Amino acid sequence: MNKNRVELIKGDITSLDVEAIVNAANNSLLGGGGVDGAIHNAAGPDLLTECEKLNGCETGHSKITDGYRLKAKHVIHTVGPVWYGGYRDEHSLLASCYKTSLALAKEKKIKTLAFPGISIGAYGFPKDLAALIAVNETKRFLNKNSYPQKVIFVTYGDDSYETYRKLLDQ
Ligand code: AR6
Repeated sequence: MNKNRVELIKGDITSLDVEAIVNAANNSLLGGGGVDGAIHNAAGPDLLTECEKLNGCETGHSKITDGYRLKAKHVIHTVGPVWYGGYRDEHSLLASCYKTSLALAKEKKIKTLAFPGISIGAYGFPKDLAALIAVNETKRFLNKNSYPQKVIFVTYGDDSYETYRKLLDQ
Protein backbone atom coordinates (compact mmCIF):
# COMPACT_ATOMS: atom_id res chain seq x y z
CA MET A 1 0.00 0.00 0.00
CA ASN A 2 1.18 3.50 -0.83
CA LYS A 3 1.78 5.30 2.50
CA ASN A 4 0.26 8.48 1.06
CA ARG A 5 -3.12 6.79 1.21
CA VAL A 6 -3.28 7.11 5.02
CA GLU A 7 -3.07 10.38 6.91
CA LEU A 8 -3.22 11.28 10.60
CA ILE A 9 -4.47 14.58 11.97
CA LYS A 10 -5.61 16.12 15.24
CA GLY A 11 -8.85 18.07 15.28
CA ASP A 12 -12.58 18.28 14.84
CA ILE A 13 -13.85 15.81 12.24
CA THR A 14 -16.94 17.94 11.55
CA SER A 15 -14.84 20.69 10.00
CA LEU A 16 -13.04 18.51 7.46
CA ASP A 17 -13.36 19.11 3.75
CA VAL A 18 -13.46 15.42 2.74
CA GLU A 19 -15.96 13.40 0.76
CA ALA A 20 -17.18 11.38 3.75
CA ILE A 21 -16.73 11.26 7.51
CA VAL A 22 -17.50 8.33 9.78
CA ASN A 23 -19.74 8.77 12.82
CA ALA A 24 -19.31 6.73 16.02
CA ALA A 25 -23.05 6.18 16.42
CA ASN A 26 -25.25 3.96 18.61
CA ASN A 27 -27.81 1.31 17.61
CA SER A 28 -30.64 3.84 17.34
CA LEU A 29 -28.76 6.08 14.85
CA LEU A 30 -30.74 8.91 16.41
CA GLY A 31 -27.82 10.91 17.76
CA GLY A 32 -26.09 11.12 21.11
CA GLY A 33 -23.06 12.76 22.71
CA GLY A 34 -19.40 12.81 21.70
CA VAL A 35 -18.58 12.87 18.02
CA ASP A 36 -22.15 11.76 17.19
CA GLY A 37 -23.59 14.88 18.84
CA ALA A 38 -21.01 17.09 17.15
CA ILE A 39 -21.81 15.63 13.71
CA HIS A 40 -25.58 16.04 14.16
CA ASN A 41 -25.10 19.61 15.40
CA ALA A 42 -22.94 20.54 12.44
CA ALA A 43 -25.04 18.72 9.84
CA GLY A 44 -28.35 20.18 11.04
CA PRO A 45 -31.78 18.58 11.59
CA ASP A 46 -32.11 17.03 8.12
CA LEU A 47 -29.51 14.45 9.13
CA LEU A 48 -31.75 13.21 11.95
CA THR A 49 -34.73 13.08 9.58
CA GLU A 50 -32.78 10.79 7.24
CA CYS A 51 -31.47 8.69 10.14
CA GLU A 52 -35.01 8.17 11.43
CA LYS A 53 -35.79 6.27 8.23
CA LEU A 54 -32.90 3.82 8.63
CA ASN A 55 -34.39 1.63 11.41
CA GLY A 56 -31.22 1.72 13.46
CA CYS A 57 -28.07 -0.28 12.87
CA GLU A 58 -26.55 -3.38 14.44
CA THR A 59 -23.28 -3.24 16.32
CA GLY A 60 -20.37 -3.73 13.91
CA HIS A 61 -22.44 -2.58 10.93
CA SER A 62 -22.57 0.73 9.04
CA LYS A 63 -25.10 2.83 7.12
CA ILE A 64 -24.58 5.88 4.90
CA THR A 65 -26.45 9.19 4.72
CA ASP A 66 -25.94 12.59 3.18
CA GLY A 67 -23.86 15.18 5.04
CA TYR A 68 -26.29 18.12 4.75
CA ARG A 69 -24.63 21.24 6.22
CA LEU A 70 -21.29 19.50 6.65
CA LYS A 71 -18.56 20.03 4.09
CA ALA A 72 -18.52 16.25 3.80
CA LYS A 73 -20.99 14.99 1.21
CA HIS A 74 -21.70 11.79 3.17
CA VAL A 75 -21.71 10.47 6.71
CA ILE A 76 -21.09 6.78 7.30
CA HIS A 77 -22.64 5.86 10.65
CA THR A 78 -21.00 2.87 12.28
CA VAL A 79 -21.91 1.33 15.63
CA GLY A 80 -18.93 0.33 17.71
CA PRO A 81 -19.07 -2.20 20.54
CA VAL A 82 -19.26 -1.21 24.19
CA TRP A 83 -16.13 -2.55 25.92
CA TYR A 84 -16.97 -5.33 28.42
CA GLY A 85 -13.43 -6.41 29.19
CA GLY A 86 -12.89 -8.14 25.86
CA TYR A 87 -15.22 -11.05 26.55
CA ARG A 88 -18.04 -10.13 24.19
CA ASP A 89 -16.39 -10.26 20.80
CA GLU A 90 -15.49 -6.57 21.01
CA HIS A 91 -12.33 -7.01 18.94
CA SER A 92 -14.05 -8.49 15.89
CA LEU A 93 -17.03 -6.12 16.22
CA LEU A 94 -14.72 -3.11 16.12
CA ALA A 95 -12.83 -4.59 13.15
CA SER A 96 -16.19 -5.02 11.46
CA CYS A 97 -16.97 -1.29 11.94
CA TYR A 98 -13.87 -0.41 9.95
CA LYS A 99 -14.46 -3.11 7.31
CA THR A 100 -18.11 -2.21 6.73
CA SER A 101 -17.40 1.54 6.63
CA LEU A 102 -14.59 1.03 4.12
CA ALA A 103 -16.79 -1.29 2.05
CA LEU A 104 -19.52 1.39 1.86
CA ALA A 105 -16.92 3.96 0.80
CA LYS A 106 -15.70 1.58 -1.89
CA GLU A 107 -19.24 0.93 -3.12
CA LYS A 108 -19.93 4.69 -3.40
CA LYS A 109 -16.49 5.37 -4.92
CA ILE A 110 -15.69 7.81 -2.12
CA LYS A 111 -12.22 9.25 -2.59
CA THR A 112 -11.46 10.49 0.92
CA LEU A 113 -12.83 9.06 4.15
CA ALA A 114 -12.12 10.32 7.70
CA PHE A 115 -12.50 8.15 10.82
CA PRO A 116 -12.70 9.25 14.46
CA GLY A 117 -11.64 6.71 17.09
CA ILE A 118 -14.68 4.41 17.08
CA SER A 119 -15.66 3.13 20.59
CA ILE A 120 -12.77 4.84 22.43
CA GLY A 121 -14.88 7.52 24.12
CA ALA A 122 -18.15 6.71 25.88
CA TYR A 123 -17.90 3.04 24.88
CA GLY A 124 -14.62 2.58 26.75
CA PHE A 125 -12.62 0.46 24.29
CA PRO A 126 -8.89 0.54 25.20
CA LYS A 127 -7.33 3.18 22.98
CA ASP A 128 -4.14 1.39 22.00
CA LEU A 129 -5.96 -1.78 20.99
CA ALA A 130 -8.58 0.23 19.11
CA ALA A 131 -5.88 2.11 17.17
CA LEU A 132 -4.19 -1.18 16.26
CA ILE A 133 -7.46 -2.59 14.94
CA ALA A 134 -8.22 0.63 13.03
CA VAL A 135 -4.82 0.72 11.34
CA ASN A 136 -4.66 -3.01 10.59
CA GLU A 137 -8.13 -3.20 9.07
CA THR A 138 -7.60 -0.06 7.03
CA LYS A 139 -4.21 -1.14 5.66
CA ARG A 140 -5.59 -4.56 4.79
CA PHE A 141 -8.54 -3.03 2.96
CA LEU A 142 -6.51 -0.44 1.06
CA ASN A 143 -4.06 -3.12 -0.04
CA LYS A 144 -6.88 -4.88 -1.87
CA ASN A 145 -9.01 -1.96 -3.03
CA SER A 146 -8.50 1.30 -4.88
CA TYR A 147 -11.41 3.08 -3.11
CA PRO A 148 -11.38 4.92 -0.81
CA GLN A 149 -8.26 6.48 -2.27
CA LYS A 150 -7.34 8.07 1.05
CA VAL A 151 -8.20 7.46 4.72
CA ILE A 152 -7.66 10.08 7.39
CA PHE A 153 -7.54 9.12 11.07
CA VAL A 154 -8.71 12.01 13.22
CA THR A 155 -7.60 12.12 16.85
CA TYR A 156 -9.26 14.50 19.24
CA GLY A 157 -8.17 15.92 22.56
CA ASP A 158 -6.44 12.78 23.80
CA ASP A 159 -3.17 10.95 23.46
CA SER A 160 -4.10 8.58 20.61
CA TYR A 161 -2.14 10.64 18.11
CA GLU A 162 1.24 9.18 19.11
CA THR A 163 -0.18 5.65 19.17
CA TYR A 164 -1.47 6.02 15.61
CA ARG A 165 1.78 7.70 14.53
CA LYS A 166 3.85 4.72 15.68
CA LEU A 167 1.52 2.21 14.06
CA LEU A 168 1.46 4.09 10.76
CA ASP A 169 5.24 4.48 10.69
CA GLN A 170 5.78 0.73 10.97
N1 AR6 B 1 -14.05 15.21 16.09
C1 AR6 B 1 -13.26 14.13 16.19
N2 AR6 B 1 -13.30 13.26 17.22
C2 AR6 B 1 -14.17 13.54 18.21
C3 AR6 B 1 -15.02 14.67 18.22
C4 AR6 B 1 -14.94 15.52 17.08
N3 AR6 B 1 -15.71 16.61 16.98
N4 AR6 B 1 -15.76 14.65 19.36
C5 AR6 B 1 -15.37 13.56 20.06
N5 AR6 B 1 -14.40 12.90 19.38
P1 AR6 B 1 -17.41 8.92 21.39
P2 AR6 B 1 -17.92 5.99 21.18
C6 AR6 B 1 -13.67 11.67 19.75
O1 AR6 B 1 -17.75 8.88 22.84
O2 AR6 B 1 -16.90 5.70 22.22
C7 AR6 B 1 -22.29 8.74 21.56
O3 AR6 B 1 -23.16 9.27 22.51
C8 AR6 B 1 -13.60 11.33 21.22
O4 AR6 B 1 -12.59 12.11 21.88
O5 AR6 B 1 -17.96 10.00 20.55
O6 AR6 B 1 -17.94 5.16 19.94
C9 AR6 B 1 -22.98 7.82 20.56
O7 AR6 B 1 -24.31 8.23 20.30
C10 AR6 B 1 -13.21 9.86 21.14
O8 AR6 B 1 -11.80 9.75 20.93
O9 AR6 B 1 -17.85 7.52 20.65
C11 AR6 B 1 -22.91 6.50 21.25
O10 AR6 B 1 -23.98 6.36 22.19
C12 AR6 B 1 -13.93 9.37 19.88
O11 AR6 B 1 -14.34 10.57 19.18
C13 AR6 B 1 -21.60 6.55 21.98
O12 AR6 B 1 -21.34 7.92 22.23
C14 AR6 B 1 -15.15 8.51 20.10
O13 AR6 B 1 -15.83 8.92 21.27
C15 AR6 B 1 -20.49 5.98 21.13
O14 AR6 B 1 -19.32 5.92 21.90
